[in-house]
Amino acid sequence: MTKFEVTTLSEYILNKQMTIPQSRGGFSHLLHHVSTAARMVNREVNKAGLVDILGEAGNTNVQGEDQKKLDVFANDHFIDAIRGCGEVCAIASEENESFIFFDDEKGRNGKYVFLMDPLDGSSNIDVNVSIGTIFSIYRRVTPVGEKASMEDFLQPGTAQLAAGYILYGSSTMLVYTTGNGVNGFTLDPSIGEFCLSHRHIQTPEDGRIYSINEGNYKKFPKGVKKYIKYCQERDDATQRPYTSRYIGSLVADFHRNLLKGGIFIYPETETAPLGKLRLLYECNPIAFLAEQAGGRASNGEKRIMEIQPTSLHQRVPFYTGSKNMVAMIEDYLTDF
Ligand code: AHM
Ligand code: MG
Repeated sequence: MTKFEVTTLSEYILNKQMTIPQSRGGFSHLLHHVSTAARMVNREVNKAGLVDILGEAGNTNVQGEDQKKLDVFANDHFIDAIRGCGEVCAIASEENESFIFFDDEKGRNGKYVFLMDPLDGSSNIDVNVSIGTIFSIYRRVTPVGEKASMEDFLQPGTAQLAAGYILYGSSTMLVYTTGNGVNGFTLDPSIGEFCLSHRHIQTPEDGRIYSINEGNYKKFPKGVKKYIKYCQERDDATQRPYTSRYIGSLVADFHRNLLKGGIFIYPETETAPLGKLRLLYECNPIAFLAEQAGGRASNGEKRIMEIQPTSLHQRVPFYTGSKNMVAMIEDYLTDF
């Protein structure tokens, strides 16, 4: 490749598709639509401070939290883009109580279901701090041509065909996996294209960053408290104390740790016995990426992706990142 050659996401998707004999291109088509929606949301995120799009939209989502205007925008745009591509029979979003079935001929014939957290880290919108979109794609289990049903969504994470996130940060990135490693694409705003910038991302097996909301310390399980103490102790051999970094946007916290090595923790607490994060919209897609990059993701006891979901908005304790760090905290948790 010469110095000026770039691989755009579109080209990358097309090249991958051409390696699959008999491919009709439906899946590639869907990924193109994800990228289009991402660019539209990115445009709004970038100008959020200039127009009246910050702040509450006046609705509350199914978790009882205030929805921001940008949440609504991102949700609507992703739903429209995914509906428009005609490859998906139904979509489930963190912002909607039930899944949305695309009840037309195209929708009924769609082979895939799409799950998303359209704008994660929403408490950071107002303050110009990184936020993200998280998505996950499964093959439907109900017959093509019929109405989608809940069982299409309640599949374990191991059944994911693809997962990824868009990070609206100091630059905008789309990072995704289809089960053959993880690749990252950075948006070049001057040409409006995501360009391959992080090929085959591998996360370090050990890291020096721990990311957790320590404000909740008193409510953490004993094993988590002990692990935090371990991170803070001085030990030259293991380069401790580790660094504490917490943005409060899962995508941004995970992305940093993915590249640098580290652990992200959102544990169960006394008042939230299942933690905060959602299995289907947040943890499964991030777990798929973590594992594909050589990392690990667990609920403290078992692999996140092997959990059988029982409801759309199910929450789960979440421990993810460098595999040796996650393995260590799992040991600490079982000690108590
Ligand atoms: P959201 O989907 O309502 O934005 O909530 C999810 C976010 C994650 O991005 C982040 O890791 C976590 O909530 C932060 O929660 P807390 O403020 O409790 O630390
Ligand atoms: Mg979220």
